[in-house]
Amino acid sequence: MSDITHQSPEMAARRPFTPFTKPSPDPFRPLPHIPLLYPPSRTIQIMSAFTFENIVTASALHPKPQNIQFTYGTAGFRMKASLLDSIMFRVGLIAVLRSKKLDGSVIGVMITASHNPEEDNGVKLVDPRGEMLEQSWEVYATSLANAPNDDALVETLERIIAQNKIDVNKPSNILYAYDTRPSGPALVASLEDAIKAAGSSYTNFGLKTTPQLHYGVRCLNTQGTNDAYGEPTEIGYYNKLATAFRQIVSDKQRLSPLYVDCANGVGAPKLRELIEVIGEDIISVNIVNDKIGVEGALNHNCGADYVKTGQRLPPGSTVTSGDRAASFDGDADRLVYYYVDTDGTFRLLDGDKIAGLSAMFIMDLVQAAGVDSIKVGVVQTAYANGNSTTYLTKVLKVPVSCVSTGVKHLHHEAEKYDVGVYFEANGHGTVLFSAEALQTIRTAKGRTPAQTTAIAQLRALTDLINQTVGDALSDMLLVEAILTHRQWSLKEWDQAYTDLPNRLVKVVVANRHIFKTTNAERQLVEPAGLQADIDALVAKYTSGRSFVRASGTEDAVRVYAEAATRAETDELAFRVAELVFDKAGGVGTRPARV
Ligand code: 16G
Ligand code: MG
Repeated sequence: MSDITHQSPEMAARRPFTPFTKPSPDPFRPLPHIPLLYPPSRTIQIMSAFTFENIVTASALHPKPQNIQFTYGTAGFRMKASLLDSIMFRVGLIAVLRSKKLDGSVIGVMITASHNPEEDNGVKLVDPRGEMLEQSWEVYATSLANAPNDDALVETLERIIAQNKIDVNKPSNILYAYDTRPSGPALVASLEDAIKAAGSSYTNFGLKTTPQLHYGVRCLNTQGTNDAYGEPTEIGYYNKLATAFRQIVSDKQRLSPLYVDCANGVGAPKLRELIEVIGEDIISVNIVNDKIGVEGALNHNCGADYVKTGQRLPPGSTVTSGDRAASFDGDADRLVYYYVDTDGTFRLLDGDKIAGLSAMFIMDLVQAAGVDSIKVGVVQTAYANGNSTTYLTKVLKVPVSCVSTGVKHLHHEAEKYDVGVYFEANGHGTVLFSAEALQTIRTAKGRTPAQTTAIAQLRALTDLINQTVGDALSDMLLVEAILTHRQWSLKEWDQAYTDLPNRLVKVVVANRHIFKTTNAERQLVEPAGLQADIDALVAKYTSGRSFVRASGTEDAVRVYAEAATRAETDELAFRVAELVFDKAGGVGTRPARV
């Protein structure tokens, strides 16, 4: 896959925008055993001024379907791919405006629907430092997506431009990437139509994991500054992670091979490439579920979401007692680990366990490095297992905050700590180092050989961990590095605490938007009275906890429950689900206990 940049000479002169150059070896080379899904595109120079006329002409090919209300949700727009054409076009326009607003900074567009089934797709925008789109702009994206016709489209654009005092003559730069979904190329075409119509330059970053796109955006925007994040190429990404990993595990005995279920998604070829760069003498993985060309295979009976939600092995898995295993989701931004105990029981090491392991390791390193002015904090959501929170606060004695579901909430909260470890139970998360912490780590001088080693390892960790967003490849290397250091099996890691049994139940209701929550989604404010009924149920169970919230990615309401025993947990989950169904407009079949 080749990189393509569309840029006019005058635009290039206005702001230096370095297109991705093909490094050597070519990071986009097709791997021998993986079919190239997308033919290389041709480079076309298209540049024009930003005019509504051009936009309206191009928009005629991408009309909004009638009678659909779109929402920029937790992770952008996500739905059946067949409904996304107009959305893609309009997201392209928003990306261009956002870039112009930020003086031509590169804005990222990722086309993926993560762990959703293959027929779905989605799109989300990435801000200049590789973080999620600023929330106030989600509202603009939503209103533009819902403009019923071209007049409304122009009016909405004019309003966004006026409200943000955007100079449309400023340059704009977009970097986009997509995952392995078959609907990707058509959606890319719709996106490009908008970007070209708006006269913007853009770079096709090709087939990528979501976190690779976030990385690319941050690198491009920080290139040549004191804050440079890395080389803005795929090989640059692999090299950064590989160098850090090699350094951290350098004098340690390597672990047994890790089975990695790649959800039949983009993680498969990318993990293969990463391992090639690190070297098979340093890390060994057995990649399973790598059928990226097979129709319907993506996320089907595999992947992090399947394993976490069902708390079971993917069917057909050959993982047995003594093996180490992990699963990615379809766009490789989530990671869970698991193993089979000697008695045959499946044991999950989810995002909460990864948070505990990382926080413990980093706290120990900070201590050993003699930089204990650096304070570590952990950010969780209401889905964090109660016993994980107890472990963090009582055993590690680390401050823990609880925020609403969705990476943007966790990320922002984690930025408040010197080192902010954030993970959702579903396996999405990362560790953020504040500018001050980075400075301390970079300038620290060890007074003993042990301190010097610990400082070097901390430094390597700051490169190993993707600072832009949760990243399954980077997180996997983090876990592998820690386990290598401790020479721990998954069972040893699992000893930290035992999860309370927990259960998630989905309830379909007529209108999920009537569910309003407070206290980081742990309590319902509306529908009125429902929370009191839930509380009354919860009180009947030992260590019981349950909460209800509307999904941000599916048209459903989610019920979470945990309690002291499996039987109590299941009973509590279904009693709450029945309550929601009966009192808050359940539709279809009443939740049935299984
Ligand atoms: C999205 C979020 C994820 C969250 C999940 C919740 C991002 C990048 N992803 O996948 O963090 O856990 O939604 O889904 O923010 P739900 O609202 O359907 O429960
Ligand atoms: Mg994902």
